[in-house]
Amino acid sequence: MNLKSALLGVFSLASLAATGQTTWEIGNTTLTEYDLVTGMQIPWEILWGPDDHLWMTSRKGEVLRIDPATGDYTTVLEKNVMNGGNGEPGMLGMAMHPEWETTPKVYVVYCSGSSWNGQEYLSVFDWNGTELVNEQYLLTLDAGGIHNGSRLLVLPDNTLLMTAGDVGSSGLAQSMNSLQGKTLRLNLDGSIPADNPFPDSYIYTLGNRNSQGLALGPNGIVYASEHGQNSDDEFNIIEAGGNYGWPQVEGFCNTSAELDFCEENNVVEPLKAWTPCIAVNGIEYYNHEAIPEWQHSVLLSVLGGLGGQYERLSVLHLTDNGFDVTSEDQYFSSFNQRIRDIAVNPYTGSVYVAFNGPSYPGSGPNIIKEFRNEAFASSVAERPSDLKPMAFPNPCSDRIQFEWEHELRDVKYTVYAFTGESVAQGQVNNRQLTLDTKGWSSGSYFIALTHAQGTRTATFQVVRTE
Ligand SMILES: [Ca+2]
Ligand SMILES: [Ca+2]
Ligand SMILES: [Ca+2]
Repeated sequence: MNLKSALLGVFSLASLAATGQTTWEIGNTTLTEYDLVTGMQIPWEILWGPDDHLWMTSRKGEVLRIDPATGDYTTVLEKNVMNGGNGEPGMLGMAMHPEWETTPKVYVVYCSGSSWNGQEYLSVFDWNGTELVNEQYLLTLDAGGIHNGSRLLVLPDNTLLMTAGDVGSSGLAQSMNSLQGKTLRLNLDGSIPADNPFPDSYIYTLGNRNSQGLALGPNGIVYASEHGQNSDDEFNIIEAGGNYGWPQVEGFCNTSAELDFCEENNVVEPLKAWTPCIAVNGIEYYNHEAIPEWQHSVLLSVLGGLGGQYERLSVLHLTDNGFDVTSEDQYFSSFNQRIRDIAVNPYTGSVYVAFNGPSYPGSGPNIIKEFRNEAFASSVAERPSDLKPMAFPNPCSDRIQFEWEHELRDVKYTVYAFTGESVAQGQVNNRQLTLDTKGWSSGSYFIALTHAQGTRTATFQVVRTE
């Protein structure tokens, strides 16, 4: 794959709305900027959890669980990390078990030990509703002062990808005897998947320098971002068994030495490369209707390099099949802040952006901002839990009224008697619903509310007084 893509500079200017909030024009869409979380330590991973909260790792050794409506958070895990998390190593990637309702487990990668030597652990914890407990070590690697990866991503087949950096020893990336400089694939219990490309090995790809971005795209495509040394930061598609070239090949196969190596080793070339390096980081596939201008693109966090001159959020627009990048738009460079990671609210389409301060390796001030299309967000429930109505009077006799905090859109409802019989159904498109219950016999009922992201129920009583 030697694919060229156009680089488009898009200049978006911030302005101040009447509310005092800064707004950003993205084509025809206006995003309002909010400071969601401040005062925490270096955010490294942010993700939208299956419990409809925003979760964050801090490189300093903490996991935070954040209420996306208020920014309030609790610390749910604390670990001692290498060098106190002041350098590149520390607490890094995180992922949730895909069957959260029955198996609320959280996967976390962190480095511990002395400042230049230590271990990198992939651990899984149980979520007990308050904190992460019962640590189980799934994998232990060497940790280094630099290049420890590590992002995690659960694939649709319920296996887990983990990026492992070369810990500054570039020769390890091509060695099949080392897990460094690789993408690794595990079963969710930590065992080696039977269909991994190399028998009895965690190794899924090799020749990776330090990949710190992983995202699932359309049709199961897995994208990765990877730091280059001085040239050639890369944006790749992960292929089972692929050799990504490092350290013999940087970026595309385009020098005579590289061409020979690429030929012999069937090297997978990036979709896009950046020279000089811009320090590419967390990525997320975006396809939400809230920001039509960003649909079918990969959002790429850019730290900005050692000199800190390229910080931005890049939007990599994709071809229809997702196998190539057509153009890059750039936003938010005017903050002059390293952008470490992003997450997306699946309901409102809001984009959360984690900033790490202006200088390498990220020392603050730290902030998570939310960029929200108010025109879209105000019309949908922020979280499925918002579907849960207030019901009154309860018990009721002649009529029951349901009320929601937010206006609902395209939400279907069915009312069931506890015998299982459905007694009413329809659609809610606002904040209230009143049902006539005169013909219903005394007993317990529940209303089930369903929209694209899930179902919530609420129970109520009908009492016939006559
Ligand atoms: Ca993320
Ligand atoms: Ca490469
Ligand atoms: Ca090259």
